[in-house]
Amino acid sequence: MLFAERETTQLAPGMVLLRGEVGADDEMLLTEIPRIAEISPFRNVVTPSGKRMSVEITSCGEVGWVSDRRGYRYEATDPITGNSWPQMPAVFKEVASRAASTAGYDKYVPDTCLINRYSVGSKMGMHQDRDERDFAQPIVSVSLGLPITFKFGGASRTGETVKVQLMHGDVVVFGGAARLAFHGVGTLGKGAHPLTGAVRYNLTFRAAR
Ligand code: MD6
Ligand code: FE
Repeated sequence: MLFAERETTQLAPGMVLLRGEVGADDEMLLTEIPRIAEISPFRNVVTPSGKRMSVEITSCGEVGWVSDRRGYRYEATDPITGNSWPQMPAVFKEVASRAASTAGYDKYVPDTCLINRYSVGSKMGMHQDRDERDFAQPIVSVSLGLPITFKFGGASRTGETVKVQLMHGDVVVFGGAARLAFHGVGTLGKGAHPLTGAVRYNLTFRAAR
């Protein structure tokens, strides 16, 4: 499997794009996803305003991200199964902490990974990630499979956004001054990736608690 050459780009203060950072760990990461989904299946959730998200999600780790009419939050129990979330695989932790360290954050220990699954037509509107306790901790975001357009702006939802294409194996580390920046992704187009088929996965690691 060929993968992109590694390259580090600062997208904004606190936001670093690590092109090809996943390298040869891509297949190991992808092998873990169905194992996780066997325990805590992918699901469509609704936002507090009652809109159904087009992206399917699941989580692993000590807590998982939950959304329903009551709000967004992290919970130690998967509301679908009534059980704990699946454990975070070692390769997930390794890739996340290696990327964080490359971006200048040493000793990053995520306690949860939210897995987003995009199929054709899925998108994610502009949002902030603000359900975590400590905004000094970055979010590490891994892209696998089909490419998508990532959009990011500043501290307000409106205003100008910068667009960048996220490809298989890319990692974005989101911290510092960018930690509360609005961001989202465009609509996933048709395509076929050799490892994921018609799908894009996004793994976002957080130190939530
Ligand atoms: C995505 N990513 O790439 C959506 N959030 O599919 C995010 O929402 C995100 O990339 C926080 C930090 C980095 C991200
Ligand atoms: Fe986000």
